[in-house]
Amino acid sequence: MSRIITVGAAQLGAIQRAEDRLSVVERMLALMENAHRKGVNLIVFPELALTTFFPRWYMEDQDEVDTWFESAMPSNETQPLFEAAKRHGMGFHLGYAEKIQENGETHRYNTAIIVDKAGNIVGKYRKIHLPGHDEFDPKRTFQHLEKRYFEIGNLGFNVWRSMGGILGMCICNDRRWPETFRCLGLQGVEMVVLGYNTPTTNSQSNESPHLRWFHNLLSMQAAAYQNSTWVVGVAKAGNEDGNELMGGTSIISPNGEIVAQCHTTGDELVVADCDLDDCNFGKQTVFDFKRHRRIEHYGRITSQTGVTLPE
Ligand code: ING
Repeated sequence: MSRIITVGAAQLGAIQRAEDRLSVVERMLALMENAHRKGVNLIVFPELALTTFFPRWYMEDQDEVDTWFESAMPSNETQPLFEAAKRHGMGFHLGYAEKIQENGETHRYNTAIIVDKAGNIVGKYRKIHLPGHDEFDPKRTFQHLEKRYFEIGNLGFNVWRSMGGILGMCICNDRRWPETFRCLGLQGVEMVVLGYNTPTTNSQSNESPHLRWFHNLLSMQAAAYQNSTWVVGVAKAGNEDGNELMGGTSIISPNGEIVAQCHTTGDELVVADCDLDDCNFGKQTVFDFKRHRRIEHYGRITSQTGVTLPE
């Protein structure tokens, strides 16, 4: 028997600083229409999909910072996405900047949600591995201020039973940390959906763009293989106000193979039939965690944050 989810990886091209959410949502609705014509059951949008990648800009005025955040989800601007989900019978993943009141305090997270075919939010994740820095760094060719604008996610790494399988989420830099996917793998995850905004160049070195492209795919393909899960990684790509973001949006099988990949840096949809039963063999053999893992030797992974060098 097979449990197929027809997945649409919906890459977004550049969103300029001056572009408003309504025009971005229009672009996303067009991708959903295209996906519907192709029989897509789940469409995956990028990280921070509604706006330009604003952590590249140094801001001191909190009111200005807050213009990049959503105070409600759905909001007036994003409600059409939820309606399209119901109209098309299509679930979606959306990354956005979340501003929320909790226990009488305001909190701000880099967040992603999974919405089902009925338009209900079934899962939420808040980014745990925040890259970059929290103060203006004149040594960098451009800023990456996620540690300034977001709090560390407080929901942990979770999975949800939806669309006939076990789905998980992470966000961008999380994909570079194997702990992310092992925490999901230990919950039986069969498909991890994630968005990313990855500059094509390194603000601190002359690292080549082809190496950045390699690291993006290496991280996701290794994660898929080592946890026998599908991984869907979706870029916000293109040139945003002079800043290049890489594409490379990919749908990756539990064997670590790329089964579909975008080839532009614009708005582009790639589709694949993802059989969740393709996860079974790896989970029952080479990555049968119960049979093969030796947690009595892994203590450092959770007891130690940084490196302890030998004498
Ligand atoms: N972006 C980048 C990412 O992890 C980065 C930041 C790039 C970190 C390359 C390290 C190396 O893809 C986000 N938004 O996390």
